[in-house]
Amino acid sequence: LYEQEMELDEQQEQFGKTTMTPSGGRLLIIDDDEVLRSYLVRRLKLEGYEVDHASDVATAQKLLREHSYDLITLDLMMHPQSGYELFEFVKEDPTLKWVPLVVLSGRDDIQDKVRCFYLGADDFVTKPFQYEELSARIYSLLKRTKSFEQMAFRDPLTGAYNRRFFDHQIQVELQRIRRYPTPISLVFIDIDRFKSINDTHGHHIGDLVLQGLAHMLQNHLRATDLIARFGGEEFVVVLPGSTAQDAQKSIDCILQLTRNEPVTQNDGQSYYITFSAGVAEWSEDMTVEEWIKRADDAMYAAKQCGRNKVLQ
Ligand code: GH3
Ligand code: MG
Ligand code: MG
Ligand code: MG
Repeated sequence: LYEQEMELDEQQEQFGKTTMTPSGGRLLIIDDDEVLRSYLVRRLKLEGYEVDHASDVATAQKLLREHSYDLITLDLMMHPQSGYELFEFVKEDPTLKWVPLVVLSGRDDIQDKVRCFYLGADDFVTKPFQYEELSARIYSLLKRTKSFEQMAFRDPLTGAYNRRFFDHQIQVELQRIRRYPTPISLVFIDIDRFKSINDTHGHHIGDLVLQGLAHMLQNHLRATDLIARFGGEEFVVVLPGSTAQDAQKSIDCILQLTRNEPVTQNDGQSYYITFSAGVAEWSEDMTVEEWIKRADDAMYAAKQCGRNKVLQ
């Protein structure tokens, strides 16, 4: 298998792989065969994936706790624990159970295959395998997962995450915080006098304004910040690594921007908005509901004292 690399490189051109590669993703390769592992890591990296690897179940568990992955490949025959022991770990964790899992195993008897699928595997590739086939299967799974996530977890109007994703992801963030304590803050954002935008300019312009604010948030916050549309003209932003002061500063910068930059333009007309926001930093004793309520209360206080403000 490994000696066929040159030949496979030629095949790669033949298959036109570069035009098929999705926009990347982070993969975890779990296999005790070091040669195979480094071969896969190298090939997959060449395709633009970020790739981590583990040689045993314990190392894999550690990596899965520390990072988030878009897909896992799992060997079955490993020591001291077999790949089967990772299934339980992954499938019982609400934050991991939807990560696509490809079993990559030398065991090709029907019992193993059937057992893996019932345990929650998404695919089963038997060793020795053709790299091209594994790569295409990974591509297909990632693509399907991506469009599933788009439909299930995004708000179609603004492209921001929806409430369902927020509820899921907030648990992921909090699990991480409990293991590696760092500050994390939540901001509740509500557009000021949005109803009058709809009433004055029509619902269509209202929609463009919502899209414009979502883009503004997306463009000026960090990639690790979570932006979700909560209700009609309400957004919630979660900023991992930010204290309440940090978060207030970031959101205040965006509010300053809205004074100079139209949130959207249409037919040569520019539309400006302001918003009111409330910030709350997470503390150990809070439930998620209490955390959101604190930010919502602070937002409400901002509305009460004149709007166009970010308060803690
Ligand atoms: P305040 O400053 O107190 O927040 O005033 P407001 O007018 O923003 O608040 P209110 O909650 O009274 O109005 C929110 C409006 O948002 C009412 C609703 O018609 C509108 N809305 C909700 N969802 C959408 C949407 O998807 N598109 C558009 N265009 N309007 C929406
Ligand atoms: Mg093995
Ligand atoms: Mg509102
Ligand atoms: Mg409003």
